Amino acid sequence: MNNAVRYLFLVPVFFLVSLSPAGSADDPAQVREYTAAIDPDGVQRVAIMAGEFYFDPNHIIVKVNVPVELSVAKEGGLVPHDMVMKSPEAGMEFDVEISTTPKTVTFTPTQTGKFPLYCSKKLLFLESHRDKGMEGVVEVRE
Ligand SMILES: [Cu+2]
Repeated sequence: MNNAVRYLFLVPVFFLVSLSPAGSADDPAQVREYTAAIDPDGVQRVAIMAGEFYFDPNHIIVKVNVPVELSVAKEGGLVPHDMVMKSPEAGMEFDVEISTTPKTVTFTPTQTGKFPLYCSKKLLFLESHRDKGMEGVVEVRE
């Protein structure tokens, strides 16, 4: 391959790299907002992907007093994750282990406000997954 041909191959690669969004999927600081729609059967369904170390979406907006079904899975890897909410006062309390097969949790939020959702895993002396960015918020609206 001569140099001119080689250059032609590099141009598309350069464009792809420069066009990719500034915040990639593994940037935990990025806010990934999702507003749940109410399905015809009256359930608000949200699919969540868990990765190192984030939830996508990590800002989930739902309606109060309408059932919610969260489906959570991870893409793979050996790092264990879970998804925890401890807001019983608002009807949201669960702790599920996450695997590559989606798992669902159902609840009905009974209070408006913002409630934390996070991964509670932590390895020995290392930072917790939550501290690394594996957390989000469920925002319950009127
Ligand atoms: Cu985790």
